[in-house]
Amino acid sequence: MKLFNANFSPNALRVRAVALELGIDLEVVEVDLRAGGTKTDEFLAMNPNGKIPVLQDGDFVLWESRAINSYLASLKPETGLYPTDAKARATVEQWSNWQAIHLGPSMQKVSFERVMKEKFGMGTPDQAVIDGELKNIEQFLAVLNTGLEGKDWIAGALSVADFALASTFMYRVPADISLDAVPNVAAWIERLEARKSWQDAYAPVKALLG
Ligand SMILES: N[C@@H](CCC(=O)N[C@@H](CS)C(=O)NCC(=O)O)C(=O)O
Repeated sequence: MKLFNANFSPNALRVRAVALELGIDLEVVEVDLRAGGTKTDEFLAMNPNGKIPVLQDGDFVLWESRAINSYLASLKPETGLYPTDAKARATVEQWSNWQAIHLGPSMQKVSFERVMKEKFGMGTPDQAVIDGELKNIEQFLAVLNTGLEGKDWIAGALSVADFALASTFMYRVPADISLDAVPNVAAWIERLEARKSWQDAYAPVKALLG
């Protein structure tokens, strides 16, 4: 299986980490986004959105990182990363969707303003955007902190939802997003980041951040 990837992307990070957690060997194809690598006819034929990550499994092509992770984990049901029980699976979907729609975009906007703009020479940070999104993040983190009360993992057992959520935190240190007020979140992210799968998936990001 091939994964079309970019190392700075949280969406790609969650797929690399889940594949490693599952013991699925992916051939990682690095796509140069800044050179238009996602806008070629060949790439757009795979993903008309012109975005990574994309998974290619023979003739089967899949985009959207959380769908890719559900597919990969479904190939290894014995791991329980994408549970088959209806309620457990719905809880995993609940947190994965919440990450995609609520927490993720706010964290990404602050990371873009505070980290990516400087890294890639894309102008000065917009303080109004940062201030607005930090308010949203404060509310979202409180929700996640409550969700993690008394639990090691967000859906009870380790699942693709933990990886969906965790990738959102990949720039929290350079983006100066504090977890001091949300101890359950701080302990959970440390737990996840201690996993070998995460450390291996994160290694290219570390190299990028210097
Ligand atoms: N919802 C998508 C988002 C994918 C996405 O936004 N990918 C970004 C990198 S983080 C991208 O490829 N951007 C290239 C572009 O927009 O030209 C997913 O989860 O896979």
